[in-house]
This record gives sequence, structure tokens and C-alpha cells, in this order.
Amino acid sequence: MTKGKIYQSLAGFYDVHTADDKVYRTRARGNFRKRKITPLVGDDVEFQIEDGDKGYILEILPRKNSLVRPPIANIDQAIVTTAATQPEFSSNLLDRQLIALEISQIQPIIYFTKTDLLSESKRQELATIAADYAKIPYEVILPDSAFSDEALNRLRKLFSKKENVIMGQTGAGKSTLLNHLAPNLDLKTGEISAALNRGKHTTRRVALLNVNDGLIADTPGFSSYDTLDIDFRELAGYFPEFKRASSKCRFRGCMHVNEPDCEVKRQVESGQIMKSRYENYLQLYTDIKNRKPNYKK
Ligand SMILES: Nc1nc2c(ncn2[C@@H]2O[C@H](COP(=O)(O)OP(=O)(O)O)[C@@H](O)[C@H]2O)c(=O)[nH]1
Ligand SMILES: [Mg+2]
Ligand SMILES: [Zn+2]
Repeated sequence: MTKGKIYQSLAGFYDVHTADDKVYRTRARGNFRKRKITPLVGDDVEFQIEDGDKGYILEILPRKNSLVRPPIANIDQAIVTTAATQPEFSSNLLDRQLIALEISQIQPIIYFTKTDLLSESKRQELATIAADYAKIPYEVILPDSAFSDEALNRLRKLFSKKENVIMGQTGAGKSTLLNHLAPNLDLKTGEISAALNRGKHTTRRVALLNVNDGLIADTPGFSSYDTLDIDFRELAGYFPEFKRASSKCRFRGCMHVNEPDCEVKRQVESGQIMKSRYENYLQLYTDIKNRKPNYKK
């Protein structure tokens, strides 16, 4: 039996890379399938070689974490590619991604794309938003000019030696960003209109790429969201700045909604906590609280 890591998944095949840099095209055959486990890109696996460069996966080694959207395992860090415009910046979309990452204990890096398309006043607005996210604190990269060397070098430094994933809405600029990081990748970009015309993603492919000493997964992007698989009472804990403030709320277990003497609400009033984050919190809180129980679990 041989050990390796899944670098790519496509149409039921998994490309497994071994430590000696060989690649095997495999299928899933192991016992794990009975446990309803599907191999994911990023999985460390044990597999059996067959016919030289083919094989089948027998075992999936324990995962550190995994994401549903994009489907990937054992991630340290995620670059949340966020369009400053085209599509319009949405704090709701950004916060949902940040929460999903907090739940999976993956470190987010917020990278703003398309900053070159902003008017000066819009740029100022975004700079304030970026500074507020940096205070939470999140790692935020707002390039002075699109794909400036400074921005790219900061990103390269942050993700070397780690397993990273690039995420974000379709058309946010994920593939373009990766091409700037490593021009030899030559990834296809601008597939958004074709994707929309056909009413589905152009590609379901998820692949790990070697970039500057780190691994990074390009992903197809998404047009909608999965509901967050958490209890509404947990939600505030995934907002680092709420969690910090909550020690000063009058009630232990304060949900920061209707309770009196709530420090989170106080900090929203004083501007220490972003109003948009609090509004997104309330919206998600209500959504999660009102949704029907999931009987599949
Ligand atoms: N002006 C401008 N266009 C960008 C930028 N980043 C991406 N684009 C364009 O936006 C479109 C979608 O980019 P793509 O990388 O395919 O997005 P993906 O779906 O997230 O992989 C393409 O036409 C890119 O050329 C940017 O920073 N500035
Ligand atoms: Mg792409
Ligand atoms: Zn509170």
C-alpha cells in the first residue's frame, strides 16, 4: 500500500500525488464508502497501485477539517477573494464566508480584487471597511493598484508552507489572482458569462497547485450558499469581536439581540463593532433560528 495526497478530483477520478512526486489516477474502492465518506481534494490517502500509474483508494486518513463549498480537506488557510465591484461588494457574502471558515477553524485572508475599477470615493469607502475588518482582526489585503507586487508578495508570504484554498463568488477573480501569483499556471479566466448562460458552473474541478512553497486549491466558485450547520446559540461565537465583547454583557449566554445591558450592542452604537457585521449577524441568527430541523442528521 502507498501513501499520497489527492491533488485533483474530476468525474469520479482522484489524482493522488506521492512524496516522490509521482501521480496516480485512482478511483475510490475502500471501506470508507460504507461510512458515506467521499474522498476530497487535500485528503491524505492510502492506495493500491495498479497498471503502473493507476490505482484505487483504500483508506482516507483522518482529516484536520473539511469544507463543503468548496469541497476540500485539511486546509490551513483560505483566501477569500472579494470583488470590490463587479459583482458589487457584499458584506453579507463576505461575513458568511468568514463564519464558515471560523466554524472549520480555517484562517481567512481577505483579498480585494478589481480595486482598479473603483472611483476615488468608492475607494475611500472600501478602505474604511478594509480597516474595520483588519481590526477584528482579520488579515486584509486591499491592493493600491490591482495585483500590485506589494499585495502579491504579502499574499505569497502568508501562504507559503501551508495548504490554502482560494474561495469566493464566481467572477470574483480567483483564477486571475492565481495567475498573477504564478503565471505558469495559465488558468482559464472570465468564464462567468458562459457559466451563467448555461445556468451552471463551467467546471466542478477542484485542484491543488504548487505555488511558492505552498499548496493552493483553485475552486469553481459558487452562486449560492449552504445553510450553516450550527445552532443559533453558537453563531455569536464565530464573530471574534462579539466573542471578545460578550464577557462584558450583563447576562452570560447573551445572544446580543433583545437582552438589556449588552456590550455588543453598545460597541455597535459606539462604532467599535461594524454595523454591517451586526446586521448580518441578526439576519443569520433569525434564519438559523427559524429554519426547520434537519431530520437527515
Ligand atoms: N479590472 C479587473 N478585472 C479583473 C480583476 N480580477 C479579475 N478580473 C476579471 O474578472 C473576470 C472574472 O475573473 P476570474 O479570475 O475568471 O474569476 P473567478 O470566477 O473567480 O475565477 C475576468 O474577466 C477577469 O479578467 C481585477 O482586479 N481588475
Ligand atoms: Mg475561476
Ligand atoms: Zn450581549
